[in-house]
Amino acid sequence: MKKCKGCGIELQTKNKEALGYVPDLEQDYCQRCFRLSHYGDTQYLRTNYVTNEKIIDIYNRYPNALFVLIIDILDAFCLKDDDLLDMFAGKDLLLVINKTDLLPENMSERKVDKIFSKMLFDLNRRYGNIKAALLSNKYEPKFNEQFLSLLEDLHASTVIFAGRANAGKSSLINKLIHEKSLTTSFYPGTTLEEVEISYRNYRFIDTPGLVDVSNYTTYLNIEKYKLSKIDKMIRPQNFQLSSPQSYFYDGLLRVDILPKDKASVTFYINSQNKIHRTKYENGDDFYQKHYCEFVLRVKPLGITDYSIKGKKLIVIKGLGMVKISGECLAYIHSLANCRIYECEADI
Ligand SMILES: Nc1nc2c(ncn2[C@@H]2O[C@H](COP(=O)(O)OP(=O)(O)O)[C@@H](O)[C@H]2O)c(=O)[nH]1
Ligand SMILES: [Mg+2]
Repeated sequence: MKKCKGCGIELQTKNKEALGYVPDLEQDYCQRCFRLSHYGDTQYLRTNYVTNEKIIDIYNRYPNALFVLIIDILDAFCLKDDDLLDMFAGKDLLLVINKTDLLPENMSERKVDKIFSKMLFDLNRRYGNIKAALLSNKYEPKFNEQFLSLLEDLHASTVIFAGRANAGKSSLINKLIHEKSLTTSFYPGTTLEEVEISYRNYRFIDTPGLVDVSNYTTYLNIEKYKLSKIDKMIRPQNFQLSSPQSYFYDGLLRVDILPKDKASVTFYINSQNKIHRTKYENGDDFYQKHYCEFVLRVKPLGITDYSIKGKKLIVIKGLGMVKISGECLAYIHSLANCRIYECEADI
């Protein structure tokens, strides 16, 4: 039985439409991986192929492995309230917070280190001794050396790269082995089965990504996903206000702010999108005109209200973050399925 080197699916020559198709078994990559890597072809993408149960079965097959848990930095801000770490209880764990290059320019490395050191301190109280590293796509010449020496210190031999869909698991392995062996893509659901790679004395195991039911990206069609997925450095959009205002983000999010005196709001979203602002009293009309179609097709928006004095950072997983400062009431209208998180971090 031969498996695709890019996504792990069993190769087959019989059905062109089915996963794993290759014209002949000499090929190492299935048609889907080939088209995804070379043409960015999305027609084969199906995010519902691998269930979380199946992925947890894979994890459980390696009780003595080191688990490298890779987390997109934009999800990491709410890690304390996420159930992700519970899935790895009792396992040997190395946390890698990935994609730090997405954070705005004005967030210094020191500030980021401080935020996550504090978070790790709190997590360690709950989960025991978690080791962690911060990582970005920017080329760090010493990264491979440092990572491999960390694996050595941890006496690892089998290393499972685990975590949510699209966190950058396959990319990290490619980086470590200096080869574009595994298929990676902008879209979730690329890796379909476990893929084993021998490197030096290690057995690296890539895995499909866990589906996050509280993440916006789980519910968006490809068009909306393309527009809203944050894949480049965020350029914050900031607004000052002294009267009630409504802010709209492309049918995906509405934020109403009713300040007592003055307030400010900053959106950390995909910078291709511009926030639209209206007077609060016109907000409902705008909503009816521009949102109904989207909302009816996807899922209703639910409202969470906050009474703010000082500063609050709200994480809308998969979509971005909103920082609100001042004394005000705030109503966040977001997809009803997606939990939103309050975060203590001062960004
Ligand atoms: N900006 C940024 N993008 C990254 C980084 N690592 C991976 N990516 C991108 O994230 C997307 C998902 O990567 P992939 O390795 O397929 O994720 P996987 O589903 O966890 O295996 C791809 O578009 C990668 O190029 C990083 O450090 N920074
Ligand atoms: Mg992958």
